[in-house]
Amino acid sequence: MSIALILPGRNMAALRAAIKARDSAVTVQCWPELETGAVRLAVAWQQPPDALARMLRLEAVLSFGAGVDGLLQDKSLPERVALGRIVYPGLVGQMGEYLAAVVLARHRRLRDYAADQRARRWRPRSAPSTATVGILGLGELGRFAAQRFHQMGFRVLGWSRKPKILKGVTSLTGANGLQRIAQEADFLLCLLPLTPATRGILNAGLFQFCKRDAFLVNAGRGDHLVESHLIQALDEGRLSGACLDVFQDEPLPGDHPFWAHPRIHITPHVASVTDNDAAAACIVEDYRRLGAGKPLQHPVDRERGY
Ligand code: NDP
Ligand code: OXD
Repeated sequence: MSIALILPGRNMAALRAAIKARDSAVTVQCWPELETGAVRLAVAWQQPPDALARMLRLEAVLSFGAGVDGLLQDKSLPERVALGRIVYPGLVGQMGEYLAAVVLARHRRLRDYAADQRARRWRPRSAPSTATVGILGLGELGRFAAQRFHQMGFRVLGWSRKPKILKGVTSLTGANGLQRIAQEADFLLCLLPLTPATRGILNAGLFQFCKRDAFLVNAGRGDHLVESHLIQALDEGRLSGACLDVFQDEPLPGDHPFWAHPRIHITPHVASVTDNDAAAACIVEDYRRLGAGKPLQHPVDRERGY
């Protein structure tokens, strides 16, 4: 029995080496050279259509990352196959760092001071006032980020399907909770999974409730955002700016209006990047669990969509 890596465009040899360094007895195959009948566990990211369909002894598939929308869209995946994802403290910490960097840079007006420096202009601005961070999604990533912002002295609101008890975080749910978070947040951060219920959630209907100087950060998925609504909201002064790490089309096409928009900051889907060594530890542990008949460490609920 073996593990198959189906990660087109990624360094599968390096991941295979990291897995073998943890367990030299395990057989690891890399797409496209697969002996499909021997695969018990597959690790996939942007897998080609049908790559997972022919594996008759496949027991589980892990997403090579925290998001599982790419796996769930794969209609060739048999129902009997368990789905899991790769999440570990380093991935969660990186996201917390990214969000803190974006929010603090904005809160402390570092871009304005950089522009002042270019113009040789000495222009102190007033002391930053208390700000509210609103986080859509209080899962592995959102919970950690929420607590970090609380520790930094921000007022924090979080939105999830089920209510949460988190120190220093006001937990909100449902349509009213979403409206309230939009109304109160100075920084609105999206860390939701992409599901039918969350697709397009960052839209004009939500932006109409936002404060006029609110700043949006989307680190969930590109399809959470209705792109034309963001541009309109920024151009009409409904939002003050946005930092986007994820996009409907990645890489972002060269002629996309986001590139040149003065109020949009872009990062190329790097908020939190899966690391081979840490992923290898998760993969080996889940492979052992399958062998022992135990559940995966981070199982995905197909019905819920995350
Ligand atoms: P989790 O599955 O751990 O958490 C998801 C959260 O979203 C939960 O709090 C859940 O609520 C909430 N949620 C889901 N659907 C709804 C809904 N309809 N209404 C309200 N709340 C909802 O996910 P993670 O925190 O691990 O990751 C979140 C996403 O971040 C990933 O799916 C991925 O898309 C993105 N990501 C982006 C990366 C990047 O580099 N840009 C890196 C890694 C991930 P409840 O707790 O009640 O179930
Ligand atoms: C992930 C991602 O889901 O990198 O892990 O987007």
